[in-house]
Amino acid sequence: MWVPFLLFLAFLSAISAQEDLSRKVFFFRNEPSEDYVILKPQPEEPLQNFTICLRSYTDLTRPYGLFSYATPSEDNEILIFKSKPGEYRVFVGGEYVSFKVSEDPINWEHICFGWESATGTVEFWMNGKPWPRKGLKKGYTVSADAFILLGQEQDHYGGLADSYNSFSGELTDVYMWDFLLSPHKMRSAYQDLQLPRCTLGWKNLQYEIKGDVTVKTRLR
Ligand SMILES: *[C@@H]1O[C@H](CO)[C@@H](O)[C@H](O)[C@H]1NC(C)=O
Ligand SMILES: [Ca+2]
Repeated sequence: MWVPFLLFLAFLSAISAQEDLSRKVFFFRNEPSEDYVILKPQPEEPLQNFTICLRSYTDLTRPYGLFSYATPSEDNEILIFKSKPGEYRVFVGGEYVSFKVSEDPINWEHICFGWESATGTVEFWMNGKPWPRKGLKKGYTVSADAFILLGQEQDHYGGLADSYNSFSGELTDVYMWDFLLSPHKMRSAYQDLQLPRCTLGWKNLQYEIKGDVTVKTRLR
């Protein structure tokens, strides 16, 4: 009687959880993969500003989606996409700008993608350093009705795109704020220091794993 019940509880906590993932990673084992992690919290209101930060580790050279925020009317409402070695594409409301980065294949890459509607400004930070800012979607509002996932790109709300755009490797330190972080806090995110309160954060992450993704301790 008790054993099946406890097994059931263990199963539930394995696939749907809210926990402090400090010093942990999501390990995406398959390549290519149809696996992903759903992030539960949605913004309370439509967004005029946001910042998303995450850290990834992979030797993939094909394109892959890292963070996909789709709404019923726009699958690429927010998207962080590594289009090829040396290039990130970041999307707002279906349009994107690219950032060229130097390619050091066997290293963790920490990125922060910030956007401010009033001036249509995109900030892109990599490993604690700001890239030249670019313009995107001035005056646009990001819908709060979102399906958010890690490790894939969506081609419609809740629907996966090509598995050859999937992520394989390790992913950690995922955060989203409904404002543009100050330069000081962009650097704090890179250094994994004290960060402002957020709706979606690695130290209190509400998530659900779909498929073969495991939580593992980060190797140092
Ligand atoms: C978004 O940022 C702008 C400029 O910093 C600010 O004036 C505005 O109040 C912010 N909007 C929201 C909804 O927080
Ligand atoms: Ca898409």
